[in-house]
Amino acid sequence: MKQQMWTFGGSAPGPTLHGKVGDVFEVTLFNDDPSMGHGIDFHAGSLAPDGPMRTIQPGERLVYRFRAAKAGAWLYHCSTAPMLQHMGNGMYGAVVIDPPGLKKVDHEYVLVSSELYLGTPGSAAQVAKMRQERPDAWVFNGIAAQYAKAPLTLKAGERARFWVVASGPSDGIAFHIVGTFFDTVYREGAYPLKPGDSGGSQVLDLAPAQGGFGEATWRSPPSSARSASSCWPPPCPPPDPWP
Ligand SMILES: [Cu+2]
Repeated sequence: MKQQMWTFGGSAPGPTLHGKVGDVFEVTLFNDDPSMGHGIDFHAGSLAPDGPMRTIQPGERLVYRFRAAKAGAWLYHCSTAPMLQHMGNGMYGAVVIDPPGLKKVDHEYVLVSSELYLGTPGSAAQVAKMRQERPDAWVFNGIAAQYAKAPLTLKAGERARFWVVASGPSDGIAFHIVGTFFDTVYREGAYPLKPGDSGGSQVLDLAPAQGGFGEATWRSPPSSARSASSCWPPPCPPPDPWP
């Protein structure tokens, strides 16, 4: 199926920007939409809403420069009114600023969650669904069920970091994984859970516009990948001590 979107750079979400604290990002915004104004609001920056974050008209260009003063999983989005429509039609994305000392992992993913509203962008029928919070789908990285069709894969024992940004526009997310737990959670600029803590975490909960990451390893492969000597079906040997 085809759906017309309003985008940053041709994709919804727009490109993910990834850096570290202190990095300077320079973004050129060119509005090639002949029909309306657009703008860009980087939550990772601290610039005036009526300055660099202002709406620019069709054909206009704006160079936007910000220094990443703080680590986090940040949202960026079009800030032109009505924002619900601009974000709900695809004008959102993620800026990932690594906290200092972040360790390398085997796999790192950025999952931007959002609602998807089908129909002609800005039409009465589509806008009604946005206002009533009746999306046609809730999606990661813009496409419904894409990771059911093409799963993110890793091997037992490998460590994965899932950056998640809840771009809404209306709904947050309870990001839950199955078959293991997060041993590290970073959420809205701080670590509620660190390796070495006695607890574990089952859900990374994010309100709309919040972001963070969870880290996990899966100790046991799915049953479809198990060898005959693995512990299913029973009788199983005693479980290995964790970790
Ligand atoms: Cu816009």
